[in-house]
Amino acid sequence: MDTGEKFCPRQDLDLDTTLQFLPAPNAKKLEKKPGHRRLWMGVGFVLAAVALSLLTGLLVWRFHLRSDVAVTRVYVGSMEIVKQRFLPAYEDSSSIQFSKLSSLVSQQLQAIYSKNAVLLKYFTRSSVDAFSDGGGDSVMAYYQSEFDIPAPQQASVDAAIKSLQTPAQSQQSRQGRVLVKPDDSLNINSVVTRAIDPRMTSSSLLVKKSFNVHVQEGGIIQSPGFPDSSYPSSVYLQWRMRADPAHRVRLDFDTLILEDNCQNDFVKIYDSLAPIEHAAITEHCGFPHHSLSFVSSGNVMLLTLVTNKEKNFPGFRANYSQVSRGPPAGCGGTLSSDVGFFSSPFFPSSYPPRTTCVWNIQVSNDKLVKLEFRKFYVGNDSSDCSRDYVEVNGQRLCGAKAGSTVVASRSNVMTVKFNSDSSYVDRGFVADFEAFVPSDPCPGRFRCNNELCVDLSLRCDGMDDCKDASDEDDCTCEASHMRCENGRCKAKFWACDGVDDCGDNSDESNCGACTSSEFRCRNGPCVPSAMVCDRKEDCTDGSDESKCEKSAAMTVCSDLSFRCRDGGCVNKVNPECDDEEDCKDASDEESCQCGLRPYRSSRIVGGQVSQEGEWPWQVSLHAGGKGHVCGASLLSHRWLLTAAHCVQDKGPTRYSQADQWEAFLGQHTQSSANKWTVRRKVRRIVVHRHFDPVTFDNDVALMELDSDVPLNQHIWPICLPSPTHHFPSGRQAWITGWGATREGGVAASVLQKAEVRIINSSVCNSLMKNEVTDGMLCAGVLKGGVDACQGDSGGPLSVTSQSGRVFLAGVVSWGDGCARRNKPGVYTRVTKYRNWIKEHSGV
Ligand code: 4AZ
Repeated sequence: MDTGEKFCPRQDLDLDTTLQFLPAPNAKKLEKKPGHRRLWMGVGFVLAAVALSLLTGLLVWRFHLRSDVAVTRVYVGSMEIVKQRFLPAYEDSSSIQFSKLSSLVSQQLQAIYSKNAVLLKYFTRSSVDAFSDGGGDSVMAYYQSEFDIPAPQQASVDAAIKSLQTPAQSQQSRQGRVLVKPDDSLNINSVVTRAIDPRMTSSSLLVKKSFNVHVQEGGIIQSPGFPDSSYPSSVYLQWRMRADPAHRVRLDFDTLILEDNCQNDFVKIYDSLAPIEHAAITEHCGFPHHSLSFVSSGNVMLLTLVTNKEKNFPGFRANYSQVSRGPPAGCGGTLSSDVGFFSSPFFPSSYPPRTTCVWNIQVSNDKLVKLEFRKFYVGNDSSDCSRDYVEVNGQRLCGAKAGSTVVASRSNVMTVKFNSDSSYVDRGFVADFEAFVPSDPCPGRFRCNNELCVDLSLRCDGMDDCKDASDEDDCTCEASHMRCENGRCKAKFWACDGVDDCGDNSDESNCGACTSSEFRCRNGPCVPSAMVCDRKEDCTDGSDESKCEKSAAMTVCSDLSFRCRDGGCVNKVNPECDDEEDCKDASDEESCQCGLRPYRSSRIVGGQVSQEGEWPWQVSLHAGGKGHVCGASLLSHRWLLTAAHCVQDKGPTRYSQADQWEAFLGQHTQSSANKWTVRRKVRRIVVHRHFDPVTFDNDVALMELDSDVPLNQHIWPICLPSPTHHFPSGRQAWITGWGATREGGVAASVLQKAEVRIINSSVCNSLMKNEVTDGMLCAGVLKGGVDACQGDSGGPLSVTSQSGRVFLAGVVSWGDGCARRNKPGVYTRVTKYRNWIKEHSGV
């Protein structure tokens, strides 16, 4: 196990003192005599053998058996030097001023360590890495100290280091008392030292580099090579960010894609210029799906990137800026209305460390206060919430809470305190408060068990509106509803749609009239469960054998079979591009340069912001000088797929003409130029001959670009499904686009994404007045709130297959408004047009 300690045997080891020298024999007896030459040679040989085995034994004992072999342990820390003005030259480690002050700091540290017998014994050296302006007349120094410690003594050195700054001392130091002052040269107000993260001292790190960044003007930090190539191996990089005094550093990531294992590659951010563990505010690896934005408590922040030898990924890009210090806007205060809301400082950015805010809510005299946390991500969940917490009327809350959490007061006042400690920040919270009359807490509304109030019309409607499902308890199911085994009522058309709507899966059992001991074939009939995976096709479509470890039968061809180029059939579900050759001619694995985010092995209403490079097949179509009009999907170097209704003439705008269009690939933000965006003119548009502008049947069109686009991390085609590709109801899918973020709203600037589910076609038809044709596919979230909307049309409905590839299941086409309850989005069913696409584009 790599403990992060560098192996470094000392020259003056204790071991030497345990060696004993034997008294020398009479020297004269050792003189060589000619007659005894052979004898002496023999004696010499024996002596040499003895010496060699002694040496070997000594080495084995020295390296393997003795536990007091010294290893170098690195501690990092910060020191506040008072009555010392900060000079710009202190940022330049080659300046004389830097050298002078750092040697004083080193002396000071030596003096501090020499006051402790344990530290004095093992201390070897200190070096200063950086200085920053501590504000007023003070300078912060950031340093490393090395100790060569025999293994059994490591714990006592750790303890001695920790005791250098006890809480009592820090109290004194805050009152201005000087801690240690050996020679009057430096006035020290506080010293904090801790063991460094062992991953940062690994002997496999080949390159260690630091960069100084002044955040005043704002700018960008990115990992080396980003976005054109992946980050380098085996590096430890530091970006030291300094804001002006009385300011904070703010860092917003727009991309972060690293290896999934944080033991190998990670970024770690500190509320300090030294990587001191107790000032670590966050650590990330992999591909976080929520936005990453951080604010420091003081005027410095350190960003570190550590990578190992294997698996390099694209890396990160982040914008830095400074914000003025002082209490963050909205951090505490008196709130004296009967309804309102407040949030943690800097929300939706993570809250800064070392922050306390207190809100005093006061409502009308005869009422009580109800507080509802809409979002709540406040540190780790622990029983005492001793680190980051929200305290409501003396009760502490911490951790991440799904759904809403409601707290009520017993009087017309409520005190809410937020506190963050020095390390590991989180996304924070948003809270709504309202006054209520105790005898009638939910006037005219339903009172949930968790004290939320919801509209009376939402009671027994099959949806969990309370978030604890209490609005769905004790219901009498109306005619259009079925009764689940757990007593809940759900709309009948939700049965057998592949989604567990009841919560006990009872709406998904006994589907298609098959009994529990039967298997339902994909084409309808039931067969006994024992016939599944028995290497014999009992369903006429072979679906009883199609999901088995290895598909035995490949002979029977049905309408649902995958057709190989040589005419053979594969009855396995979705065999194309699944990295297994199923066709004898391997044609199922041809043309598979698609659907994988090149480096990852891993508006939209109600959506969230995408990561850059997350949807490399998403295209923005601009027309007639009007900017973004529709979305499209990249199919190859040359071809896009979009909706036919996007390319219909409207008034004076001739959307049907190729020269009116420009395609933007690799685009992330509409308003600002993106470095890796590629623009292409459109050479030709092929609209489906049978597109019906009234019913939107056959809503599909191809666009040929005027020249090939280069494929890279930001521009990559999506896979086209074969005509028999199966997208089951309930399957997770993603919609992406720059469309309106609510019905009738304005377009999004940053590419949005939202998770939806494929919806059974007959369910969809009953919801959409029978307007869904065979060429359409429905997807959405039936309880509402998530959907594609105006401006998303033409864009992709992406589904990730079992093998991790993303397939184009649909093209955003139409809907009844946006994100309405029981009104799913309707998409062009791409499988239906697979052959048409091949015929017209060759893809
Ligand atoms: C549109 O106007 C549009 N809710 C696209 C999708 C949906 C509605 C409208 C689906 O482009």
